[in-house]
Amino acid sequence: MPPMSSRDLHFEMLGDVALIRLTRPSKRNALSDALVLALRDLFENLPAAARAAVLDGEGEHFCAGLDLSELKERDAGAGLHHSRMWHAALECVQYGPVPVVAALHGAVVGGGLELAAACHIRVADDTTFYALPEGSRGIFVGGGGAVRIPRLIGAARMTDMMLTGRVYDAAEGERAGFAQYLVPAGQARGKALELAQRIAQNAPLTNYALIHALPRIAEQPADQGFLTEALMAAIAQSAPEAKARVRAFLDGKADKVRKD
Ligand code: 1HE
Repeated sequence: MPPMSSRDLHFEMLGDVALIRLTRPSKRNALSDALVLALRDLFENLPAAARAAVLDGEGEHFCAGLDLSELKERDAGAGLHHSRMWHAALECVQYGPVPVVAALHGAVVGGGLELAAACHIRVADDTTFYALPEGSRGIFVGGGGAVRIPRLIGAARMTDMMLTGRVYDAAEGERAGFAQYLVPAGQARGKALELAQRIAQNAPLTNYALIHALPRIAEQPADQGFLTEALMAAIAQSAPEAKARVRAFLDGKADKVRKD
């Protein structure tokens, strides 16, 4: 079934790039359970024509995190399943069919930061700020942040953010490792789209290797990682598309690497 736009989530295709937008600006794109499940369903059902995706948020902020109005008294079992529901949904983002570029602005906080961390590239504009208010709300991250965020910025920085409520602005966030690109206010979506269009031109197996193999290789002991890398490299280079691309370079018909 093709993905549908819902009230809080807009979907459209722009060529071979899927554009996905959180559209709940009156609640600062807070992630209700329904919205988390809609994200899961959307990433599970992206059209085969999609080769890359851009995720952003409508209004002044990317995402205010968990919808706190739904945070009711849960017993331990229900809390466990709620967190696992987030994990399953964000796994569909991280380990879905295509690379996802997040376009960030305004608040990228709590579960919103966990969502951004599940994407493959983050582009932030000057208005972006990052925080983990869970610490001051008496809760803990539950959307995969404890795994993904230390891999972006290190456990020491995440510990500081949660213990002290520290907020990183856009420039500090880029230096710390939250975002790979920093652009002027209002330009994150355009830059993310430009990157996604570039990514969409890659050989699909290369993109697959980068989404599905690289993060697993990075977690493997070196000895196993080298073997997985060799297997992935052998599969990628055996694709007819890879051979055609290498041939085009050798024939002088493909771009050189330029430092521009
Ligand atoms: C919300 C939420 C929300 C706004 N859940 N309703 N996340 C947080 O602790 C962040 C909480 N939010 C904020 O700190 C601020 O709202 C913002 C910095 C994001 C934006 O500020 P501002 O001044 O633009 O908006 P606002 O006036 O605070 O909020 C506008 C409305 O959105 C208001 O509702 P209204 O009915 O009074 O208009 C807010 O209540 C509502 N709103 N954020 C519900 N988060 C998997 S575990 C993840 C755990 C977490 O993510 S915990 C961190 C939660």
